[in-house]
Amino acid sequence: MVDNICAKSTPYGASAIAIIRCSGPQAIDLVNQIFFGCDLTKVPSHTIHYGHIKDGNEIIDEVLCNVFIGPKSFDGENMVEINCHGGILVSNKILQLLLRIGFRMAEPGEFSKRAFLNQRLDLTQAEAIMDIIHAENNLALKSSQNSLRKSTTKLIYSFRDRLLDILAKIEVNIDYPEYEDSVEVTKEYLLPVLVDVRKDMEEILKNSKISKLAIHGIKTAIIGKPNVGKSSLLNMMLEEDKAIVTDIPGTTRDWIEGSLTFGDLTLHLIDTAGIHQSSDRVEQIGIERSSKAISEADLVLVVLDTSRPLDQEDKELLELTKDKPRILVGNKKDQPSCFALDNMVMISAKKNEGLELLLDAIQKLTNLDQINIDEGRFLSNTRQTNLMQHAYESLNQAYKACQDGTDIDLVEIDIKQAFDDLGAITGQSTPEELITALFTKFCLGK
Ligand SMILES: Nc1nc2c(ncn2[C@@H]2O[C@H](COP(=O)(O)OP(=O)(O)OP(=O)(O)O)[C@@H](O)[C@H]2O)c(=O)[nH]1
Ligand SMILES: [Mg+2]
Repeated sequence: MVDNICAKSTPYGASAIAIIRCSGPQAIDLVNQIFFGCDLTKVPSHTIHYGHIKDGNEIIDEVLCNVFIGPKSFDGENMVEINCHGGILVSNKILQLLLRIGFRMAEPGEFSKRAFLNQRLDLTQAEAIMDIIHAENNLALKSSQNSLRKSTTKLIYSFRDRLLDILAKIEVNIDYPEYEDSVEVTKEYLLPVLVDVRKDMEEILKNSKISKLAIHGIKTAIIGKPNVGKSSLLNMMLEEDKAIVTDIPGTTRDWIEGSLTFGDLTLHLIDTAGIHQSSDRVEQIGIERSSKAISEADLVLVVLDTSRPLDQEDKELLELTKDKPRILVGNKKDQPSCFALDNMVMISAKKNEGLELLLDAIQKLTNLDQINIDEGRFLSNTRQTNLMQHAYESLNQAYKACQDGTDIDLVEIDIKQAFDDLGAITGQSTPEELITALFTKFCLGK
């Protein structure tokens, strides 16, 4: 049973126009009860109509109504979009009126969920819409627009088709062993096919890791001993005096965050408390947080003060971060230098020097230039990537079993699992509860 839902699709607050979306089998008839201008039940689909919304004799607002007759609408249902004035009060009054005449408030993401259930979109396209809304840089925008135009769907189908071909051949072997002109799926036949599919999945998984950074931004922790210039570096990168800078060691005690976009790259910077031995309780907590920031970061900027000799604490930090993607930043290059390290980017945060070099180094380290957004050979979120990873592992199992001489009909189980995992990416084999959980992450009115 589909009921009639409504929600404001534009942000809460004062604006020139607000749009209230209404969807459901009776959406057009119901809005028609409060709209005065023309008979909305008689107008063609995809048309706009001028009139007034009235509560009894009282005019609530002068509006334009966009009418879409299902199934050719965003969510596949009958839809009316009421374009009213953007005042909070006026749009609330219209919403209340809609609730009174039979609509209920939509859940977050409910219009998109309907679009999915009515097969107007698959899951990757629905996610792409959210990604367009939240895109922070050009790469993110372009990739989500491609995904909305089915680039991810096509990618997944290309894998599913290959697995389906194997599964079909195995089934024919099992069900019709007497067919002589069908390919016999033997270990020798299957192994190279599995190797091929696995290799292509590896490429996608590798690209997805890189593109995740491009799309969602790079969590970058600025770490170092007290007083090396971490907060000065944050301020230089953000071009504002966000963090307090003093010559007193231990100035920063909590996380300070800020984001920076340059070219196609977004950095989510975290300035942390200087890491060293401390008996001060507040400072200790700050230091614990710094360690957490290191483990959660995609990238660590290890700041060293080159105007002083490298000491034990610096060395411990270098050891602590040695397995992380990191850039060594030698700060205070305006002062005579006491040491040099390979691949250290020299800057002076105080004099605002060396930022370009640092950003270049970040770009190189993250391999973003390896990603061709238009080729679309990557997945754009963790849900999709985890499912692909799971499919990859199932194929690995299938490969091992096949190599060990396991019966092909048992190997088939793992291939089928991989096939289902890929289907869950586009939503063809996704359980109902998961679908609901997924769409509630969406905005209200979307
Ligand atoms: N000469 C020179 N001094 C700098 C430079 N960058 C920072 N400083 C100075 O170093 C001192 C410490 O700078 P902060 O940015 O507060 O250092 P921090 O690493 O955030 O220190 P904590 O928050 O205490 O851990 C301040 O006096 C800054 O002015 C630089 O490039 N050259
Ligand atoms: Mg600081």
